[in-house]
Amino acid sequence: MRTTTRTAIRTATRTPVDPMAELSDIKNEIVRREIEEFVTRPEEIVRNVALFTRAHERMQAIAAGIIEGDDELVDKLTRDALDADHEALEVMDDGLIAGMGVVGIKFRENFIFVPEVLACARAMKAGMNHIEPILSASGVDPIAKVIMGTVKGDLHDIGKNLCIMMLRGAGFEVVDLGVDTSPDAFIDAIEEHRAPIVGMSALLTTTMPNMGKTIEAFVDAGLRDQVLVMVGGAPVTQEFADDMGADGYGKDALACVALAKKLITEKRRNAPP
Ligand code: B12
Repeated sequence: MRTTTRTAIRTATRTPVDPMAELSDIKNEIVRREIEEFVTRPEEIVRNVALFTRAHERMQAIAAGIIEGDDELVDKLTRDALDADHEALEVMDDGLIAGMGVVGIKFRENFIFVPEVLACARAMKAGMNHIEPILSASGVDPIAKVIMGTVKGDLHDIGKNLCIMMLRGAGFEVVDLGVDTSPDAFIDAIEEHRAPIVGMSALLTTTMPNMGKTIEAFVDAGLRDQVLVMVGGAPVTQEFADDMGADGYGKDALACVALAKKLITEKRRNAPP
């Protein structure tokens, strides 16, 4: 049987980053060529070279499949990597997310456009389909319910879905509201499920303010004291989270789980006897 999130986290081993690593040390030709051709900011070159020289060759190949938007290849390579006993977290971080990082840079610099990114997202989902049952398998009584959604106007769901997998794997029961979630939909879900935690995701600077508007809607509905609000997504920062009155910010799926645990522990500790 494959490991659950907890054992995956405990046993995941990482080759230390080599500060002297060079582009030519990246074994996968596609990844090497993509970085050489499309990554131009010095700090991003350093980060990607460090990441991919450390990553196992199988992970580099998965990342290359993501970058090329080849869902069938990513499907196969992810399954093969898990069958070869690579940890789900290693596949997620060093393969899938690492590949999507390069896609993001190419998109930002206008080397590729929405149709290509959609193909990459499809490839990402093909890989996530294999890690989902592993990361989501907790086998313990639910710690608490969490409502998760991408805010109004925003269709990005890859990061939110990774957070959901990890939350489920850590023992949370998650109600997924999907993308483009209106404040009313969040409110209906809070009332229906009586969940103590709500998580919001936003990937666009134009939709980030909708997190604050959703929190205001919770206040207007008299629900703000009943829920703990956590926020995340690439453009979101701790400062932004504080400004809009969220209870916490997490930079990635692991941080999301740690935050949910911290919030629920504090809430239970402070609850009247
Ligand atoms: C894939 C993608 C798409 C796909 C989305 C597919 C899908 N099903 O999600 C498609 C092609 C549909 C798309 C569309 C668009 N996109 Co887009 N997209 C991306 C891309 C390349 C990757 C996003 C991603 O999946 N990253 C990988 C995941 C794993 O990371 P993540 O989402 O950040 O999530 C992690 C953390 O942030 C955190 N997290 C996430 N949510 C939460 C929630 C909580 C509670 C917590 C604690 C943590 C947490 O944990 C996650 C896991 O580690 C980014 C580039 C980038 N650098 O982010 C652009 C990007 C976000 N897109 C961008 C743009 C402009 C668009 C479009 C407007 C393009 C257009 N002209 O139509 C549209 C908008 C559509 C809409 N209304 O939403 C811009 C946004 C710029 C900005 N400043 O706002 C970006 C940054 C690209 C760029 N130009 O640099 N996009």
